[in-house]
Amino acid sequence: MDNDIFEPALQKGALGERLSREEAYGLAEAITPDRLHRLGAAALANRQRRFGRQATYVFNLQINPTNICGSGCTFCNYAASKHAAHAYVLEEPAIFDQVERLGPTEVHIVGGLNQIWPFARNLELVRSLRNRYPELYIKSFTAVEIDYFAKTAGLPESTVLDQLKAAGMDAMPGGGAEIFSDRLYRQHWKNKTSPDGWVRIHQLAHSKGIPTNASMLFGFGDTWDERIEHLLILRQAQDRSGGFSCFIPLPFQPGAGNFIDNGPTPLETLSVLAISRLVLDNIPHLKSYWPMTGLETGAAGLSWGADDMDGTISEEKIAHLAGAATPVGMARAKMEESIITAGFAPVERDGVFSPRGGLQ
Ligand code: V47
Ligand code: SF4
Repeated sequence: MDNDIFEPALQKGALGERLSREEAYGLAEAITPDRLHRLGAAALANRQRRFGRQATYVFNLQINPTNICGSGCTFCNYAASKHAAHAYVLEEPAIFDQVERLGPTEVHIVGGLNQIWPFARNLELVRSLRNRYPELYIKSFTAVEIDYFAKTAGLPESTVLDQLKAAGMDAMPGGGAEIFSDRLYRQHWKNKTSPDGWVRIHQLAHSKGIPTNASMLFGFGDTWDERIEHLLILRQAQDRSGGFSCFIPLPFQPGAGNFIDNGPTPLETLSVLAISRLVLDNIPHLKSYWPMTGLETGAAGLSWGADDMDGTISEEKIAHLAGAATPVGMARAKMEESIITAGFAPVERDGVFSPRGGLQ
C-alpha cells in the first residue's frame, strides 16, 4: 500500500516533533522490510537526541507478596487460586530478609488481588520498608491494586493514595493497563479496572505528585490500530497530568495452557518499541523489558528507541510463570555486558532515572 504519510512521519519523529493522529496510524501501516529498518533508524535518531549512547538500568528487586488472585485475566499465568500448586504467600520477615541480603536501590511491589495481603497489610509493608531503608525507592501497586484496595477497604481511591504516599511510596508501576481497547477488555480482563479507570487513577496519582509508569500488553490478539490508539490515549493523558516517567511495552508470553501458542516475534517487539518512541514525544523514558523480550532482543531494543533496560531484577515472577526463558535475575556485570555488546554505554540509575554517583 502506498502511504504518503510514512516518510514525513518518520522525519518528524526522528526530530522529536509531535506526530498527528494520522501520522501515528501511518507508521504502523504496511511495515515492509525496507520500512522496518527506516522505522528503527528514526527511533534511534530520536533516542540519540535525548540520551546519546547512554542506556540505563537500575539495581532493583521485585517483591510479589502473593500470587493468589481471583481476577481471572485470561493471559495471566502468575495468578493462582488459594489451593493451586503454584500458590504462595510471602511473610514480612522473608521480604525484609531479601531486601537486607540484596540491598537494592529500588523495590517494585505488586501482587494478586486478595484478602491475605489486604490494603492495611500492604500499607504497613511500605511503612516498614521506608522506616528501615530511608533511601530505598519504593515503586508500588498498580492502578488495579489501588482500585481493589479502595473497594475492599471502603476508602476513596484518593485516600488510599494519600495514605500510601504518607507511608513512603515514591511512585507507581505501569502494570494493569493491558491495552486500551474495550473489545479486548471485555474479552480478557473484565473483572478488574477498565482502561478509563486505569487512566483516571494514574491521573489522580499525578495530581498528588506521585509519578507513575505506563505499560501496554501486546501480541495477544490486539491490532496495530488498538496499539496506536493506546499510545495516543497515553500521550493525551500525559499532556493533561504530566506524571508519566516511563513507558513499557510488554510482549505477550504464551505460558502453559495459554490461549495463543506464540507471542510477538522479536521484530514485532522492536517495531512496537520504535513506534512508541516516535509517538510518545512527552513521556521521557522507554523501557526495553528484557524478562519478557528476551535478553538479546531487549538489548537490541536500545537501537530501536529504548533508553532503559529496567533492572537486575532479583526474582521476577510474572513473566517466568508465563514461561519466559530469560534468567530470573541478572548481575550488574551481565547487564552492563549486554548493553555494551549492543553498542551503548551502561549507566546505573536510581528510581528517578538519575545516574547513581560513585558507582560508574
Ligand atoms: O499488567 C501478565 C502483564 C503486567 C502476562 O512499571 C503479561 O516499571 C506478558 O507492568 N505475558 C505486570 N505480560 C508487569 C508490569 C511491569 C513490568 C516491569 C516494569 C514495570 C514498571 C511494570 O504483566 C500486567 C500484565 O499486563 N502480564 N501476564 C503474559 N502472559
Ligand atoms: Fe490477577 Fe493481575 Fe493476573 Fe489479572 S494480571 S489475574 S489481576 S495477578
